Amino acid sequence: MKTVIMLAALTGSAMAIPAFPGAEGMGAQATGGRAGTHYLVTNLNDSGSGSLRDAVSKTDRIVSFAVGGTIVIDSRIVVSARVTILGQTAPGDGIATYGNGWSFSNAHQSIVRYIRIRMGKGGDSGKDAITIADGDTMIFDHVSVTWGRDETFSINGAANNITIQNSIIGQGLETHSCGGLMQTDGGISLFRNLYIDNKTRNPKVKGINDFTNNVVYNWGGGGGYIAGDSDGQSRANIINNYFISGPSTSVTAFTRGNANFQGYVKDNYYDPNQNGVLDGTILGPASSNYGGMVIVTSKFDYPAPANIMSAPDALTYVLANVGCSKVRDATDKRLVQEVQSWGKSGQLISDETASPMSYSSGALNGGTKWVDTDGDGIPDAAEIAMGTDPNVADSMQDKNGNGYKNIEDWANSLVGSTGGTTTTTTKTTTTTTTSKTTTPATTTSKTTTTSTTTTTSKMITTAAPTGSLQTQWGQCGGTGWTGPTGCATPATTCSSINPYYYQCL
Ligand SMILES: *[C@@H]1O[C@H](CO)[C@@H](O)[C@H](O)[C@H]1NC(C)=O
Ligand SMILES: *[C@@H]1O[C@H](CO)[C@@H](O)[C@H](O)[C@H]1NC(C)=O
Ligand SMILES: CC(=O)N[C@H]1CO[C@H](CO)[C@@H](O)[C@@H]1O
Repeated sequence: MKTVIMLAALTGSAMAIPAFPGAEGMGAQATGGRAGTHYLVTNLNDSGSGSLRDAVSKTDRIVSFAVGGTIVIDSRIVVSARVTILGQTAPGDGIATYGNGWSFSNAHQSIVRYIRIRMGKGGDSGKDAITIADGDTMIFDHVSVTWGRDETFSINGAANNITIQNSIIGQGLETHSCGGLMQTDGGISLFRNLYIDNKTRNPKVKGINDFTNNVVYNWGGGGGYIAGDSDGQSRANIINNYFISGPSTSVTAFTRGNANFQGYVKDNYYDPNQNGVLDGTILGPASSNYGGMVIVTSKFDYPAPANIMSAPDALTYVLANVGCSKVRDATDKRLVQEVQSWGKSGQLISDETASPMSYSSGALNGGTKWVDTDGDGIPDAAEIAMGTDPNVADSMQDKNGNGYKNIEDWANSLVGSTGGTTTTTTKTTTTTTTSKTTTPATTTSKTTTTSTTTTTSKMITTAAPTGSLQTQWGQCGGTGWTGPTGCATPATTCSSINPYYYQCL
């Protein structure tokens, strides 16, 4: 009897690990395909063996990539339940899909990281770039989603416990031009995202919502944060977000609140003057500043980010880290530059291939395929660094016993733990380190770290995270350390962030 109880407790704690280090909010506990099999995407074909579409068509899979580039999709991709998509494993510039949208309806427990979902004018009319109608516990992290023909990222219906964090939701195509609905009583966390260049619904919220540390730029006449408009009851935390008007903006940041919408609001910044200077100020907590919603004084008890930044800090963080940022493509770079015009640049688009976006699906660099003797998706050099066997397909084993499969440990190591964990550390660092985090990603990404040989067991064999945090990361005490000068001897001051990377404090 006693043994049975202990086993149950152990199982419970094993399941309690977050989807990945840095997973936060209502969808943080998504388990993905951890109980299933590993599927390695080996080509950029729209369908068939080795394709992404085939990979996500069955339940219980962890999907990683041996190829990088753009997958041109004809019909919509439909994701099954309990699928993990580890886009950061792709070589080169990583992965995009282009030509149509995706459905995650009923894709319970999904984990989706570092992928670009670019729908475009050729996609199905009246459809979203990402749709979720029904489904429990999902997390989207560092996803760039643009050019929905209906909504861009939309959640509706019986959907529960979903997180979208560190992502870009942008440029809903004309004529609908929508960021998306976030309408469900089951709860959605939106942390550190960029909503940009959508006429309306940036987002439109109804139900349970935690909107913290987001940046909303250049919403159109339809509205920025739309506080529902129906008879249902809504309860939202709206904390430390930054709203910046752009050339298309003609209405205030918050609209359409009514007596059914209760908002706990705190220190949101608003820069309405389109003057090319970042000079927003705190939006006072009057109901009229929030579109007429009912302002409540107690924060709703939703799972919050580990560290909540001020709105100005969140803006810096978002611009440096948001989207599919391991390598930023031209689209995301341009969107970030628009924000940095502080109100001057940004536009209506109805055709992503026309100027100024001039999108080309051939623009992503596919990179070089690595040596992977056992074909389990983890490069030999990384396997040696992790202590796994490069001659045995062991990607679904858990060598270090931390609850993540080996393929997940490797994938997690490629990007570090962005978001709450990192930010907590940042807050406690010296002024010097803090200033490093404000460097734009475009600058630091030039200092890409590189893989090396397999001779030293402590060497990092995979690229360090890109973006502004890159200079702070390395392997503690290892010869692969590439930290900032102030951290030349990190061995005594390292904090373990995940199994393979350490951040210099
Ligand atoms: C991928 O598509 C190419 C071109 O159509 C085809 O030659 C190849 O056989 C496909 N690969 C697989 C694994 O189906
Ligand atoms: C969301 O997750 C929480 C915590 O695991 C759980 O208590 C709650 O029932 C979930 N909500 C729904 C609607 O499933
Ligand atoms: C930012 C943006 O693209 N806004 C446009 C959205 O669409 C309307 C027309 O439907 C334009 O007026 C906005 O400028």
